[in-house]
Amino acid sequence: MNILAFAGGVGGAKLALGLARALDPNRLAIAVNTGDDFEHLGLNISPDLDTVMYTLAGLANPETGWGLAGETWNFLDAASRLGGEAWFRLGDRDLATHIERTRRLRGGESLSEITRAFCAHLGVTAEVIPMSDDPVRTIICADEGALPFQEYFVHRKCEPRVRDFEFAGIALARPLPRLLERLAEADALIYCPSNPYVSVAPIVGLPGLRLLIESRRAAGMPVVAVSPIVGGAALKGPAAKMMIELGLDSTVIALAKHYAGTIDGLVIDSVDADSAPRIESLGIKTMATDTVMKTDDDKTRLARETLNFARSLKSRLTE
Ligand code: FO1
Repeated sequence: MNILAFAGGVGGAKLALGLARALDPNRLAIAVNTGDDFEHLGLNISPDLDTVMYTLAGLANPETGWGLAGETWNFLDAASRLGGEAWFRLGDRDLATHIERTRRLRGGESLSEITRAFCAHLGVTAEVIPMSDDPVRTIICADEGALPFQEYFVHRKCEPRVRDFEFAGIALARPLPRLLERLAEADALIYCPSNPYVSVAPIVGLPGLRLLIESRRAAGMPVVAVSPIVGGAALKGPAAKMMIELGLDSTVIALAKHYAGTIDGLVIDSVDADSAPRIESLGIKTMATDTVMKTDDDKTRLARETLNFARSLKSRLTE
């Protein structure tokens, strides 16, 4: 099967690794959210792209899921001694990625060309695609006002109360042409267990993309989401907190309502299996399994089960 996956940060990267282990590398493309990107200390930082790239390269920090394994923090310590900003933790090794990305961007290379080159150097064989080469910046509309994503997420530790989201620049952002090519070839589209509001939504919200996905669905390509919500809590990050602040329940049923009409299948955790009938009444098929990915084998098993589920939906859609 040719698979296109949409991914945000740590949770998305875990399933992406499982998919990379389960599939022939040229059959897998991962389109990554760039709404979390920002400019910091004069550098272009693409956190989700780096998380996916480091994870697929086997280089990710196992404790945080972001950044590099075996990291040291001399730069950050020295910067804070000088009164510099240290809230966004840039490790010494990770810094090389941001400096080299920034240098290449200033030299005229696109984010997608740079990502392709970095992945080749790091031995990543699946295709990692930034969702767009045009800048999109996620803004959290909080009770206290608008906050750039990393200001909300890292600096303010997701404490401000969320009301809404904006994706600055999205109206002018073109989906990456390779993303469209991979979508045209895909046998299934998989939404990784990433935050539906700030990881999947900016990708799907790129101009024209929703319509293209719908036309592929009409031609029999299933869209399968893997739930980041397990037993009423988010596996990582603020998804559950956001749902509550938006006046929703932090449940897989609320997640299914969010995706209703746009997905064909939802992979839910076994602890949520009793929600399956209500999700199916929304026209979404379900598969319940253990979705908590602790080991690499968990990631591969979940990826295989998700692929089998997608395959069963594809044959149903094309019957
Ligand atoms: N996340 C944090 O919670 N704290 C950090 O200091 C932090 C630094 C960081 C540096 C490089 C990088 O690629 C990612 C980093 N992240 C950090 C993760 C990142 O901000 C989030 O995981 C994503 O933007 C959300 O998907």
